[in-house]
Amino acid sequence: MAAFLKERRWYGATLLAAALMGGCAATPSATATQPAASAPASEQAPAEPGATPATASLAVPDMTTLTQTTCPKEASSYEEWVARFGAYALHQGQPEQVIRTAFAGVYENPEIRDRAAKQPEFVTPVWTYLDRAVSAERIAKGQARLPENRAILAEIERDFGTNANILMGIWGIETDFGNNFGNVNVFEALSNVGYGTRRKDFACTELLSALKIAAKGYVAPKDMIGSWAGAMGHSQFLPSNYLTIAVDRDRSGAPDLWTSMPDVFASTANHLVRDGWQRGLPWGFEVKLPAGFPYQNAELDITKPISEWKKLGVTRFDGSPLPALAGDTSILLLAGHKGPAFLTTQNFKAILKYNYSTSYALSVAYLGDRVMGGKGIQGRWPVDEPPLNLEEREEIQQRLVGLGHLEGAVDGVIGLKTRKAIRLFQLQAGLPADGFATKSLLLEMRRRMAG
Ligand SMILES: [Ca+2]
Repeated sequence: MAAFLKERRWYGATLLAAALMGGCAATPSATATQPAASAPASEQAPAEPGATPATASLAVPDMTTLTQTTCPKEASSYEEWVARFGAYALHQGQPEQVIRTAFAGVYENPEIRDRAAKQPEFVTPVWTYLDRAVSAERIAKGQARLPENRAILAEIERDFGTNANILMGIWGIETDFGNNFGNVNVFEALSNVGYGTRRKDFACTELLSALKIAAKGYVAPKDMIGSWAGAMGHSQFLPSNYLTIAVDRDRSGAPDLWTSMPDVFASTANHLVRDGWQRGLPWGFEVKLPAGFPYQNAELDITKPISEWKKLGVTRFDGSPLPALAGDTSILLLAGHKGPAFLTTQNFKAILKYNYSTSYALSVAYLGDRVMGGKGIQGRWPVDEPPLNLEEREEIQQRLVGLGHLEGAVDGVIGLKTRKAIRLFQLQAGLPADGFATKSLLLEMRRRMAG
């Protein structure tokens, strides 16, 4: 978490209160990043004789004067977007007082939208990501938190079927075991996402959910604290998840994702169960693929019964036969055919629903296993493989488009479609079809396409 987020404070009465109430804002809205109320009155310039008083300028509209029946798409300032959202929330039946209270302490935060819009120059290699996510320090932190939580984890395993490994893993990856769940108010986070990014419908949906949480009296708006992206508390639930999935395990009257570990763990468990978590099934484990394995099958959307992988010669990492497991399974490679391979079950997919990133899900799985005394990844990562920069990733995509293997936007994001297109090229070139974008792949494409 960036330092700027750690230094954030909650302001009681700010510019935004003015925005919603039809404006005693003296500061021009576009440049206002500090609450107007914090400026001592003596520092404010006296009004020119005859000039319109700032309070009457209405640079900021009052939400009650606006008609807004859909999520606001256009706004000339952050304050206007918030006022328009307020009008929309009123139209959606949210109580005016709740809206005013919720937005009374928020202000424009360009860093939130910069983070949301960021396209990384280099994508962190999966082995670096895993080293950071599942560090020795973090494993030790998790183990230190285990004794005080053992009883509740056992109860939740009994009632939900989710083991302690996975709940500890999610807790550790999401918030470093509660050491870092963010300190941005959810109304501020999501209103900045709504105003400053393309994710307006997402922001509106989540802001409406946050208002509903406040209107029901579950959590006071000022206590809804989380990440810059609007994910709240130990389990990093979005407001809509809070409303539909969070569990009041300790029967205090409402789910508390900030201070009640029974509520936090039960809510996480409920999230996993809703997304198909099966009691008694592992997330998966590391495997060994035989020479000549058809690597085009190593993708999460290709599922087979475990017996089919057995026939193809897949074994456990130590060479022993695969166990019998119910349901469909997939082979996962995160760094191509030279890196470790994993067999995953539908429980791995339930982790992915929490956050759709295979590196994330693998980190959760391994952190949980390590905290509970299990082994780390045994296979070697191709750590000498240089990372591709944005331009190189885009060049690979452009070349795939040129070959007719890929359609759509060239954006430098190597997702499922791009991996499938890379595989087509690899199969034609007689290379292992692992779909992994590397420098040597790019060089091979240049060589073949030059002639
Ligand atoms: Ca509770």
